[in-house]
Amino acid sequence: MEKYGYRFSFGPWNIHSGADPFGPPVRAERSFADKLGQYRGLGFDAVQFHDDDAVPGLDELTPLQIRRRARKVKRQIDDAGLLAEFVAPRLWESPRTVDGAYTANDPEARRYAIERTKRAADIAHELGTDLMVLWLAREGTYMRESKDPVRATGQLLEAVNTILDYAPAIRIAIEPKPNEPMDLAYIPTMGHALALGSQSSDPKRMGVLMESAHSVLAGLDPSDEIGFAMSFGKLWSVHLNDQNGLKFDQDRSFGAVDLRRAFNQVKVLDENRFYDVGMVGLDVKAIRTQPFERDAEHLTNSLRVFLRLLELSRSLDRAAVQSLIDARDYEQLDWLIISHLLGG
Ligand code: GLO
Ligand code: MG
Repeated sequence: MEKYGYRFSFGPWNIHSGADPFGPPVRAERSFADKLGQYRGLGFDAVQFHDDDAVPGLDELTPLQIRRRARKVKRQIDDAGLLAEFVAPRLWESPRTVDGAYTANDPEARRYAIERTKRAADIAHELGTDLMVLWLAREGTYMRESKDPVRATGQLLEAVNTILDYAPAIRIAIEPKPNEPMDLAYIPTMGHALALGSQSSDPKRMGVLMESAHSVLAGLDPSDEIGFAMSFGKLWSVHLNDQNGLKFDQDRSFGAVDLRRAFNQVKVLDENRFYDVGMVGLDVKAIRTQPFERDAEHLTNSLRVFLRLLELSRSLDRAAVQSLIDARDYEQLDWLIISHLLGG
């Protein structure tokens, strides 16, 4: 498969048992080793990790034990011919972080969140990656009056500064999302994430990860969110997927809902040479109806869509586009793009 210099990644959670908030698993859970064995065959190069994807049960382990176990995982990914793209601390599942992690009102919860993030940085180090992703899942409110937004923003800043200080080799990419699980999240968009990074103690090491579904949930266009971050050299990873309007986070296959929107994401990434900067992560989930034996097709489909759209972006008649822009004939430009997407 020609991949044009792009490298592709996904996380172990992207092959999953189909459980949702309204029903239990409908497919057997595959082991980590089983998933790892599938990456190459599916056309992927790298693994995105939660800290506990790499070291399950890390809350019960000492820092030394965590490092040792992470080292074993490094050997597993090496043997599978894979890289680790990033490690993300999973701060939203512990009973301790029900009210937030870095912005929890309980100081004990905040301490736990920081310690856990330090362990995630240790794991990243052992897995050979310098990238940490922060999806700030529960940093926000269910109840408006329960937290102070000024204080919460200060706490987020303090948290990233603590990590930057603890792990001098680590770069942090914030993955903004406007809601779910919270009603209202504190870092809902690219702009918020970049602003926070710019106020940190080491702005050079603060960037972003853009997820298509999250941008759509914020009422924004994913390609503009990509472009905004890329204009500052701050887009370090992506979670491409798709989303049918303003509802629960669907993590549909890339391009499954809106091919033109997907095309524009690929176009802006490629025009700005994203392949030199980062990997293309596909944060997609198989729908609940999918049978166990075919539980990775959403990943192959998403990758194929990316590559097909890449070819379409590169074969777009840019001179024709420019002359329509010059003539301000955007209706004809509309047709040019649509007919190109329809195969000419
Ligand atoms: C959920 C997020 C989630 C993160 C992952 C990495 O909406 O997209 O899947 O990307 O936990 O931090
Ligand atoms: Mg994501």
